[in-house]
Amino acid sequence: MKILYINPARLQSGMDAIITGAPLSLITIAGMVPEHDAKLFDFKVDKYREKKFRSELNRYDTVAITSMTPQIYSALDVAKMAKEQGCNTIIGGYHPTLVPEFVADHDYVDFTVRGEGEHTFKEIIDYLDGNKKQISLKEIDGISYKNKESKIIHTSERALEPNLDNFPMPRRDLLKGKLYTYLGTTTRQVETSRGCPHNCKFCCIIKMWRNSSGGSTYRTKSISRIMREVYDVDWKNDFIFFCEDNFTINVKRTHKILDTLIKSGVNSKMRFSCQSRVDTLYNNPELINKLHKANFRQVFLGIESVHQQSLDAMNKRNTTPAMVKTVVKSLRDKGISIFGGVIIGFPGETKRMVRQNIQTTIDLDLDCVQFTPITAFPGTPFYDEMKEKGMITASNYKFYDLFHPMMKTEELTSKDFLQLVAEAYAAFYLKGWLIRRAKEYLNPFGKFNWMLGSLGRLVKQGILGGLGMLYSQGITTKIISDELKNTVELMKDINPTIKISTTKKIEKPAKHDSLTPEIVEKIH
Ligand code: B12
Ligand code: SF4
Repeated sequence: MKILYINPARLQSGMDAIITGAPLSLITIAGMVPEHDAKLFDFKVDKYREKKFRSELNRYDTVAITSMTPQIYSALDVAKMAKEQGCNTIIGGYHPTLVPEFVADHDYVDFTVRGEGEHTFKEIIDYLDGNKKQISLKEIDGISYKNKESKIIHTSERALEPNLDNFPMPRRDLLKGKLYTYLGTTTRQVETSRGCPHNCKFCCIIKMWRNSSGGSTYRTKSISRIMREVYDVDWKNDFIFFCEDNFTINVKRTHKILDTLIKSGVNSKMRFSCQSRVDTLYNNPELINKLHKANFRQVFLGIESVHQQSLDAMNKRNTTPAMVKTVVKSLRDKGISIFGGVIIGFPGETKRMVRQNIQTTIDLDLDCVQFTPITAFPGTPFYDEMKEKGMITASNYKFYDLFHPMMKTEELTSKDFLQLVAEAYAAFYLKGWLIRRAKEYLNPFGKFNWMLGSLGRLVKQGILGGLGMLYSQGITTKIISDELKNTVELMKDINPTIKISTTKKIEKPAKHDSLTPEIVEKIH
């Protein structure tokens, strides 16, 4: 059988406009059916021309599409096209897992896959490829489909594979020739664990990797399996990104992985990046030293908010803004660049509080920041709660892209969210950020000299991609409010232990433009 694996369209807004990541989901499920012909088409990096794409579809029996929530319409468009060309269509990933009815309701989607994909995908392909085991669709766990009477059938939940080492290696050959970049550097992903032992109410990870009673799970790969995957990556790339949400959940295990990377000498040939948590790094400062020794040079941190009330409500009680400041300094002192995630407008935050959050982030001088309007993904208890309170404002999933607002709060309207996110990006990126970064990265004797080789791409992506995206969304320094410009007044009631700069001169309040009506219209 010929299978075409498809990663649907990229988003043109927010950080996704400048960061591309390989679809590990697709190459992972492809590993389960190596006997079938396979090709990967990634809308993020491959050139798309509808006519050519349609004729390409003609050559395949089956298409396997992955989809996060904001990509779902593009995923459905692709499925429709594929069905018109006579292919079987399978869609899996986050959105199909969170809202299977929505996806399965489309006649051109043959199989909607919920949860862990490997075993389910193999069973579907075996079924389509002659069904030698003579099973009925109802016997394939983890799928939703329409029966002959057009009724949506959800089969039983798919049990999670207890040992992740049992899965075959991802089909990295399918990525050959594709360029994926992260802040100017080229990257490949390696997954070392699945799930998370915590249970934050707004998180959709739990629903993806839940156990049979619906609870959260955390499974890890063995060190030898992780090393096999590290050696399997194309080392022409600058970085290996350990892509799970929190690489450092289990500190002892993290030390073991780092020790192995150091002992094997891999760290002298390859750089690494991961996502971690402020509290873990604060409580385990030796981990920062070892990350540095193992050649980790990029870390993603959820900074979220400078307001303790928000951190507490987010279930980040163990993190304080003072810890954030310490950890950011420790990492940057070692030449480890930080990509921070900041949430705009967590329920309870007023406009002033959001602007204090933006100003604190600017003062932290992180390498890169994603400002995310608080987002409730369907299928999470947070979404249900916000829906019940009448806070969900956008039913169109394309706005669930962590850039546009999809909800309001008691304190902020959707329009406020738009304005605040735009202000955040303008104030962070358009007021000297590029020059500061260039100075740091261009210094051949500085701690960030490892960026020198990637500078061309960073500038191209930063200027053409990132700044171009901001300007195309109407984001210029003109939209920065007087309140955010007047930093001394803004920051006067912020805890002094976390305050970084209060000495900036007060800029004369200027008349500022607000967001263009076209942008506001785009949302609702
Ligand atoms: C690495 C990562 C990225 C990378 C790479 C993305 C990529 N192309 O894969 C980068 C940084 C680029 C990225 C970007 C974004 N991401 Co992201 N990302 C992740 C992360 C941390 C890991 C994903 C991963 O590779 N997992 C490993 C693979 C093996 O697992 P998997 O993808 O879940 O696939 C399994 C199943 O889902 C299923 N499956 C998946 N697809 C298919 C298809 C078929 C046919 C079948 C049968 C099965 C199947 O089978 C697979 C094997 O079991 C997840 C969080 C997480 N821990 O999962 C967030 C996550 C997926 N991202 C998320 C979001 C929101 C985004 C962005 C929209 C954010 C933004 N605006 O910048 C963008 C959108 C990117 C896009 N494609 O347009 C959300 C998705 C929420 C949702 N409801 O959709 C998550 C869950 C984070 C979170 N906590 O909210 N992301
Ligand atoms: S938000 Fe982070 S810590 Fe909380 S459950 Fe999700 S992955 Fe775990």
